[in-house]
Amino acid sequence: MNIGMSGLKSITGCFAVHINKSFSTSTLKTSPLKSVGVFGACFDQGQPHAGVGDAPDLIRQAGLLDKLKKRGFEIMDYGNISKTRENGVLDQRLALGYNKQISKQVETIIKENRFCLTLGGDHSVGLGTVAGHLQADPDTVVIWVDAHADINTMASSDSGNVHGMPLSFNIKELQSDNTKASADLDWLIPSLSPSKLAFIGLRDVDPNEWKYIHQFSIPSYPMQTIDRIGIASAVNSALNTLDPLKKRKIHLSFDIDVLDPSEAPATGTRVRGGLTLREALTLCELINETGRLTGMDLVEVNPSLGNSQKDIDTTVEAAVEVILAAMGDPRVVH
Ligand SMILES: [Mn+2]
Repeated sequence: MNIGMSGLKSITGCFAVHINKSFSTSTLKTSPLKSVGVFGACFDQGQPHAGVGDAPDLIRQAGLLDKLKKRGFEIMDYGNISKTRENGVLDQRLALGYNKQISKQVETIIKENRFCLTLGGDHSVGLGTVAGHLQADPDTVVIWVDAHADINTMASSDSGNVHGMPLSFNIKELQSDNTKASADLDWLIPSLSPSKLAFIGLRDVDPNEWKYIHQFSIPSYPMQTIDRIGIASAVNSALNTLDPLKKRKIHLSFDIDVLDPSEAPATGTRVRGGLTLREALTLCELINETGRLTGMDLVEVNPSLGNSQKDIDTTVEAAVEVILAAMGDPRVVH
C-alpha cells in the first residue's frame, strides 16, 4: 500500500514528525547547540581493567566526528586528557586529582557555548564531567543511564573502585562518608542536589547505594520498572520529575554497560537483562527532543575485554549510534 506523507502522519501521530522532510536537511532542528566540543577522557584507573582508556580514539576512528559534521555540526576536538596505568600498576587515588582536569575541560567547553561530548574512559570521569557542567551552570540536571548507580562513597564501597563512586563526590550530603578523599578533592565544591539526579537502567545496585537513593528520594527507573512501563514513559517521567518547568540544561551520563551484554559485550561490568539498543536510542532521542541536552558522557567501552573483533566492533558501533541519537540523528533518514 502506498500512503502519502500526510496519511502516515495522521496514522502515526508524532512519529511522522521524524520523517518530515525538514529533518533530512543538514541542520538538526532539535539540537540545542550547533557546535560540539569533544574530548577523550582516557582514564582506566577507576576500575581493574586496562584498555578502557583506548576507547576515545576507537570511537573517533569509527567515524563519529565525520558523521556529526555531515549532520551539520561544527566540531572542535580538544584532544585527549590521558592518564592510564603505567606498567600495569593501578593507582585508584589518581582518579580524584585527575578529575580536576576533566572538570575544567567540561566547564570550558560549556562556557564556550558548545555541546560538551566526553568520551571515556571508565565512569570515574563522571566525577569531573558532572562537576564541570555544574560549575558552568549550577541548575543543570543529571540523567545517569547505567546498570549501576555509581553512588558508593569511600565508606560504603566494598571494592574501592572509583568508577562506582563518581556521583557521591558531587553530592554535598554524602561528604561525611567521603572524608578519606578530602585531601585529593580540595578542588571540588560538591554541587549536585540529589533532587537534580535521576537513574535509568539500574539492575545491579549495592545495598548501601539503595540506602542513599532512598534517603534522598532520587528518582530511579530500574530495568524492572522499564519492563513494566516502557522506556518512553520512564524517560518522560524522569524528565518531568527533574524539571517540570522544562527550563534546565541536561547532562546525560551514559555508561555503555546499561545495554544488554549482547548489544555491548566489550565492557568491564556486564550485567544481563539490560536495555536493547533500540530502547537506548529511544531514550537518547527523547532527551534530545527536549532541546536542553548540553553535555553527554559515553563511558566504559573497553576494547581489551571483547572476546573477538566482532565484540569490539559491535560495542563501538553501539556507542556511536547512541551518541548520534542523543545529537538528534533521525533513525529513518540517512
Ligand atoms: Mn557507570
